[in-house]
Amino acid sequence: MGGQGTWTPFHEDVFRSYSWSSNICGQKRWILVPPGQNHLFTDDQGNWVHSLVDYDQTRFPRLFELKKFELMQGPGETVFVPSGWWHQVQNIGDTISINHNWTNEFNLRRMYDRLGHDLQSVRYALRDVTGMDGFEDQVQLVLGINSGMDFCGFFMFVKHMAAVYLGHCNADPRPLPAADSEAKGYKSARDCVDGYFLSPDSTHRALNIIDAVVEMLESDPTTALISGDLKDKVFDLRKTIKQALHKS
Ligand SMILES: O=C(O)CCC(=O)C(=O)O
Ligand SMILES: [Fe+2]
Repeated sequence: MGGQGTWTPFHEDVFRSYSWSSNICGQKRWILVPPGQNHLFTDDQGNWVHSLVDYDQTRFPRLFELKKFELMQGPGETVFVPSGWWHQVQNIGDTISINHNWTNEFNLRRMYDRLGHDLQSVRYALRDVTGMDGFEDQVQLVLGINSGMDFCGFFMFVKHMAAVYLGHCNADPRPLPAADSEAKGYKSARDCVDGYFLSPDSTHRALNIIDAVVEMLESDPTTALISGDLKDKVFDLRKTIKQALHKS
């Protein structure tokens, strides 16, 4: 809910998730910026611009080069925000909207890159105490607080995502009631497990994508530096995914 004139500053959604936003009443003016242009809206201290319509040109001298889209969203209209697209939103009139964020295998790599970027910022901020005992664990602690997720949290997230697809690999396809499956347009019960449209091919593809990200986590030097058994857990997950891929 937002009153006339209120606005949401320029940002990228949490964990580089996707979002949709449906307007119940009022209008919203959206400015959407495709990825790959961070250098244009980041100042020399690493801070990004707060507003694209009112900013200090000396801090952001190249902001005018930004490629962006502007649109008006009316009542009953839904806007989809792709992963990694920065945006700023202004309410025109009193506004009520409902939105939802989500991730899947297709933006997992983006999410991991974002975590890596945040990690570097935390390391930089704590650079004066780099040599202290337990430095890497402190970095993880601050990362978790700042970004809402540390490396162990990211691993748990990936493991959960993998478990969904591993479950689909192992599931016996249960037939839906005929009328229901016809209405939903599924070709066969094998295509539909727990209501998701998932062919064996798409499960396979998802697990391959997830495995590629888990491989990055495995070879990331940070994974070995953190205390605890993250490295072993990552190794075990890769083994499980590989076994499932070979079987299916
Ligand atoms: O409606 C707003 O003010 C912000 C919406 C937004 O940022 C989003 O849906 O990702
Ligand atoms: Fe957003």
